[in-house]
Amino acid sequence: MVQLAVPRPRVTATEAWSRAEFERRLRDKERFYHIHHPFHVAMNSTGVAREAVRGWVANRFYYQTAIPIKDAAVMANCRDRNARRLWITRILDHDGADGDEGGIEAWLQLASAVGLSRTEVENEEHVLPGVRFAVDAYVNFARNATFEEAACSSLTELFAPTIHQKRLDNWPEIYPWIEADGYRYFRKRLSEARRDVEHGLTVTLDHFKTRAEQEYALNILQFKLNVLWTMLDAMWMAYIEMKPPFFSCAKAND
Ligand code: AHQ
Repeated sequence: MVQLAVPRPRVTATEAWSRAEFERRLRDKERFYHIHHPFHVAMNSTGVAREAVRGWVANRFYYQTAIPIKDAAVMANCRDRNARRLWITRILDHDGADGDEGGIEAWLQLASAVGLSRTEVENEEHVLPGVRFAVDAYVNFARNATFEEAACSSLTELFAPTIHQKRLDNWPEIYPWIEADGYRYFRKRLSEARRDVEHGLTVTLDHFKTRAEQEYALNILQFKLNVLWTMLDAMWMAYIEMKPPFFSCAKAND
């Protein structure tokens, strides 16, 4: 299946990078991580309005609920039993398992902590079209990608512990109105993200061997960075510029 979302590299050089150099180039993509998006910069430093925080939580819920669906698609394309035994923990981390309510429930606790009702979050009434398109592009990529390509796309989590820690460090002071039990999700991901990327990085470094394959892997990671960045572009327009979709259009004649 041709992945339109990820351009094939226009490779000139032929010599493959060493494993260490390939990993360095993957990690060098941190420059494009959404921690540097103006929405996150403002959210994690000067602060944004309550409605912007609520909008971010409600829109990110759509991303969170898509992750186990994405990971089930990844597993469906994986023929390696040992790799599936590792990957399945990602689904359980979100959906929950014996004794652990899971990340989606923790995100709903974050929603309650910022003053959103479970109903309005679960019925997706705040989800912006641009967020939905970006998240759906990620899920559809995983459905059509090989297991190794999808594993590579999850490597944005190489950079995730920093952003979770920044929220835990900064938000209680910036947003004293957010109830503390809402932060469980970020704490939970600190260890889960580190464990996940260890496996995802090994799969990626082991699989993409030729220079063309390595360049394609960088394009896959850039596609996922684009997904995360584009979600925040939509939220910036809606909650910072106060220009939600169709804001300039005539109201319906009731
Ligand atoms: O909470 C996040 C999460 O569960 C995942 C799964 C992973 C993937 O499979 O692509 N990526 C991811 C991310 C989560 N949180 C984001 C954030 O900023 O809170 C970061 C995001 C990622 O870096 O891809």
